[in-house]
Amino acid sequence: MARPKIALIGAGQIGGTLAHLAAMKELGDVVLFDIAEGTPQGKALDIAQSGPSEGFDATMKGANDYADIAGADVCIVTAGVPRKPGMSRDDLLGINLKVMKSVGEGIKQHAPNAFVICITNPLDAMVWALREFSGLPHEKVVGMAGVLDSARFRHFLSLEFGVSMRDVTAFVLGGHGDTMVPLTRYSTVGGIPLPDLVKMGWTTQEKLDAIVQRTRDGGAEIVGLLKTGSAFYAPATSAIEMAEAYLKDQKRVLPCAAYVKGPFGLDGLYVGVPTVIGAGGIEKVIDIKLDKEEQAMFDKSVEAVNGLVTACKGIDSTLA
Ligand code: A3D
Repeated sequence: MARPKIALIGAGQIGGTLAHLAAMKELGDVVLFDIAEGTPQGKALDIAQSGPSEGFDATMKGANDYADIAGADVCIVTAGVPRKPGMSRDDLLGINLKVMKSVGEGIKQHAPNAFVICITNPLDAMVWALREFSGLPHEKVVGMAGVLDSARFRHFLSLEFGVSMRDVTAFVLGGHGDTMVPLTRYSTVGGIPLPDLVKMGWTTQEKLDAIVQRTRDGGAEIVGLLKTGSAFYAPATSAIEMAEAYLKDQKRVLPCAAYVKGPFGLDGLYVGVPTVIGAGGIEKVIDIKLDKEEQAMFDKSVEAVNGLVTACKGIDSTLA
């Protein structure tokens, strides 16, 4: 059987890391696409030359023409601009919306059967716009944010408890922004929910609240340290986890920005929810019950995402 084809649209910090990870995990042959001439070609050649030492079988190709993504099984989109210190994700809306238009049209023409994972910010609005511009089925277009936000939460919790990150599970829902909703009730250490760990004296509510806030600010903390761009190692790893779930039909339970119509009382909106990812793309949205406080936080997050979608419609009349 031929190897799957993975198209990476955007060959910047995340795009290059995605290519390297896809190669090391032998997920398939990689095409790195970018508008910058030379960048995708240079990165593809560099990564290919790590193959003899690493021992992977995958081809790497750099491209500036959408024809080269033809027939891709997976497209991961990072094209656009990242944040600089002092910027919010929402400040990127105008520039990145135009980028989503060209990317969506490229995918529609050359890779209409792909599973598409969007990473470009502001995430929830950009994945919505990318779906509109590409016209692909909703279950085949998804945004990466929840896996990363949950990984940040899991990392901070493992430091607090002094236990392996593997034994910490966590759920972060809602939009990928300041209103994201880390759900402590559904987050556990070895199956023990966080509120029980507070009662058991493993940590205090104050410390848990501080970890929740650090998770919300997780992206900004890294932007502040790097000064020239945003996080890229963990975002790339998170998207690869989703791509692998699709390519290997793993039926992974992962929080993603998925199209939600029905569950959570929503009437057709991209927002972070728990999903099952397998060969059908987003095979299920898991409609968990929220308590009053969680619901209020989720509603606030949904309102923020709706505001960004409305702003997109105001900028590009074809979306209205
Ligand atoms: P960067 O290293 O600047 O790479 C972006 C690449 O996109 C550059 O190589 C550009 O040349 C290319 N590009 C720009 N316009 C186009 C176009 N029209 N077609 C094709 N390529 C184009 O950024 P990055 O890789 O660090 O980040 C990429 C995006 O991911 C940004 O929007 C970030 O804000 C976003 N991001 C999201 C998360 C989430 O968790 C959702 C985390 C980190 C970064």
